[in-house]
Amino acid sequence: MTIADSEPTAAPVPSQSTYQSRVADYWNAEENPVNLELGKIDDLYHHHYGVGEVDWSVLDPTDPTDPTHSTDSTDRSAPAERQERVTAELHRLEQAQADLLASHLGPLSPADRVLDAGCGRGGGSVVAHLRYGCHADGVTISRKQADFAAEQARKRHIDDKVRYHHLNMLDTGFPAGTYAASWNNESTMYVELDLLFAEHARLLRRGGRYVTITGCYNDSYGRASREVSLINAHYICDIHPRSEYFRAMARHRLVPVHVEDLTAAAVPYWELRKQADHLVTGIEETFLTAYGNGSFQYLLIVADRV
Ligand code: SAH
Ligand code: GPP
Ligand code: MG
Repeated sequence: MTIADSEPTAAPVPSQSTYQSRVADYWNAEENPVNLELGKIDDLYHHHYGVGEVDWSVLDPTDPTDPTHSTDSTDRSAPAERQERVTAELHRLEQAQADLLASHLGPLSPADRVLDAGCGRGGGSVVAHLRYGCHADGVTISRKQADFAAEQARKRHIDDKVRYHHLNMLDTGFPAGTYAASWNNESTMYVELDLLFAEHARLLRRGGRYVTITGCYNDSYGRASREVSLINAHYICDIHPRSEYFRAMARHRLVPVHVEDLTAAAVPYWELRKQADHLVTGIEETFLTAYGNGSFQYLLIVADRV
């Protein structure tokens, strides 16, 4: 039985659509080693991709210029050690992505409150809290993820400031104007942008900061490519065109202050992940083709709530 076919495993959020129930089923059942093995390293669990250059020596650390290593080119370290190095390197790149997003939320003080919309297993909220000392609320449509993330916060003894909620990010019920910053890290493709940005605009205080890192399809290419459609089917999502982000933000008092195309920075992660036989999920080539043919982009948008 595949994840997509499985029965619902938890009570739904009130007034959740059938689509949102299926999305919740996916995340309630999700246990990919590429997410759990990376998270175990330092208990920061991410459900996003990595950015930055790969240290390719993780595949073969036998450096002929290093006198401590054998000069025999057939010398390879044990497969298990190689796997561990690759896992750690992928985690380093995912952590770099989380740090990049968090760096755009500030400045923030420990009294400030931030919202992690579509928080997964909670790593992003922890990263923001550790960086700024701020309060964080993570919301996810998956009961299992919310429980997992809350347990992680308890173990770290930060559960007084970092909280997780089983909620629909389109309709959190949190009080208006409470948040100094809010973000979506790879979670905008599950919702209608007008509904999403209306809720962020409501929750953010005037002058508050909104950040998203997301995959979008490229208007210059035309419509959604075959690869974009395959990614949609794989994750049960609906990737938006780039243009729609700016239109919808403009309609909801979110004014971009910084936009960065992270596509080139995202490719090395996928090149390494493709070679990680112990972690691959089968979607790796599709991402590389989508980035390569120009139909898909990895984008950072930073906006002010005016
Ligand atoms: N931002 C996290 C997780 C990204 S995965 C990270 O960077 O690690 C996408 C997340 O969006 C999942 O946790 C999923 O449960 C959440 N999600 C999807 N639709 C949602 C909705 N309507 N309300 C709340 N969360 C949602
Ligand atoms: C990352 O989650 C993927 C998504 C949130 C959905 C699609 C994202 C786009 C940018 C299109 P993950 O870490 O659970 O995925 P994987 O199991 O493949 O690592
Ligand atoms: Mg992942």
